[in-house]
Amino acid sequence: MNKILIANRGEIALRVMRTAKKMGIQTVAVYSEADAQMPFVAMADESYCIGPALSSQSYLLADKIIAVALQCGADAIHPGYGFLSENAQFSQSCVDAGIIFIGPTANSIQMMGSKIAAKQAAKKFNVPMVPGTDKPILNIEEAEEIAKQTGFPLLIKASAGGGGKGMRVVNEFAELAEQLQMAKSEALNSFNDDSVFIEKYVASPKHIEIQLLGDTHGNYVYLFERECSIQRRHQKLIEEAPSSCLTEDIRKAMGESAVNVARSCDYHGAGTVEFLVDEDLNFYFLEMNTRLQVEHCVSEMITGIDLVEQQINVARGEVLAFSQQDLQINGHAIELRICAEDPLNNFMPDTGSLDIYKRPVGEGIRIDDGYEEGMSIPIYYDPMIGKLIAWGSNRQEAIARLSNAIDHFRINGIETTLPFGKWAIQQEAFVQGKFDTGFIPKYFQPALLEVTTQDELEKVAGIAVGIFIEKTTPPKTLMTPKSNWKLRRLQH
Ligand code: MV4
Repeated sequence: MNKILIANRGEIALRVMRTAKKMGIQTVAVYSEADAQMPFVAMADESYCIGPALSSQSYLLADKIIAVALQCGADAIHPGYGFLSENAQFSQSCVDAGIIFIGPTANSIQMMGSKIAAKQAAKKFNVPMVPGTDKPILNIEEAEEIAKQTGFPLLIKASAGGGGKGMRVVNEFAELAEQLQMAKSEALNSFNDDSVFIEKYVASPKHIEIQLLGDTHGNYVYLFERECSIQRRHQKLIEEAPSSCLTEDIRKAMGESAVNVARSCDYHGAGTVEFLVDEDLNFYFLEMNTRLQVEHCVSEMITGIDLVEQQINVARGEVLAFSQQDLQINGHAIELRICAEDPLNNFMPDTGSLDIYKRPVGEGIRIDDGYEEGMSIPIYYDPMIGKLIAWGSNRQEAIARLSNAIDHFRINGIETTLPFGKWAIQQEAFVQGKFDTGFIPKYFQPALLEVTTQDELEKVAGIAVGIFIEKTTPPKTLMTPKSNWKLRRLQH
């Protein structure tokens, strides 16, 4: 493999290129008109503009991207995450064009893309599942029959869904028929597939996922877990590895179950199996993500394995160079997603430019980001600017290092999730590791951030300076250029 085309943008495109360069592989970027000035375009050995800003006219154009790969002599395509990464047709089209898709086969993607097919496959390997069905619910009579077994509340889930899309809670028998109708029509609208299934509702679960690797020779390893319970509307904000709640026995059982899910679809490459974990540490298979994930870095930091390097090795047909016994957890890593979103305003995407963008440096600190100072965040794509990851020899040290790094990250011109992260990791529940997917709704209120954000502190300090000047200076000297500048800063 001599040349890889990266069919993605931003931080993950840079992340993939970093490893490719380390391995002596040439890199090709494809980019939209909105991204011409992005660092990933500059970093690639070759770059090609593939269309306008809208993803549907650029990053999602499978045929165009394959045509570029063929034209420039790339022998492989790395899809990153999002965009075409879990598109079975794209995986197949690459193979058909004689290009290596750095990821699983179309068949694996398709199987795991259907939650019903995934559950049926996993069941053959005795993977623990939430009580419910693994067959599509065809009518209300079937739904009622299942509801008698699961009890209430229950969940109706779209087979083609995932990440919380097309999910409806049913609290009592009387709501069942109506919710079934709603779930089916929602699923049809969103996914063009109205298949739904039913599960018992697990209250206050933790979301824990297992990172795994498989080669094309049937060898598998798991790279332990990531705790991803700190989410908002199915958007993860903080991820860590390992989880502070698992025992060695449960960790091993979850790892082996995850490998079995991968076996059930002949998976190869890097993949993630998501589980719900209840208060008694029972774990249940939710779904498999057939791509490299945003939060893969925390697994890299505790295992010392470069997951992109492994993806490339597997795609070249190599045998995994290590086995389960060779892997162990070293220390603790926590990642905060830095998104151009305003935590004080319902995490609405914030527009503007990175007037100041100064990264912290420090022992155990890794930053995977996609922008530079002065750039603006385009509205067309995911608002994630990058990720701040802290490693420590234990959880306490990782938290302290992350906290310190947040304090030294200077971003002006745009609101970000940094102050949210600072708040979250200071919470007693977080420090104790006693939290679940209800963490944000349970504890977070925007008012809790208001005086702790850097911007707010600057405003408060500015007001204090203003009052001081007003009280100590005669009125005629108030509008000197210097104080005028301060006033303008205050208004800003
Ligand atoms: C559940 C559940 C409770 N019980 N399934 C949400 C995303 C999708 N992958 C599955 N999800 C859930 N499935 C049963 N049977 C609760 C959730 C859930 C959730 C899961 C993981 C992380 C955050 C969540 C937030 C709300 C609900």
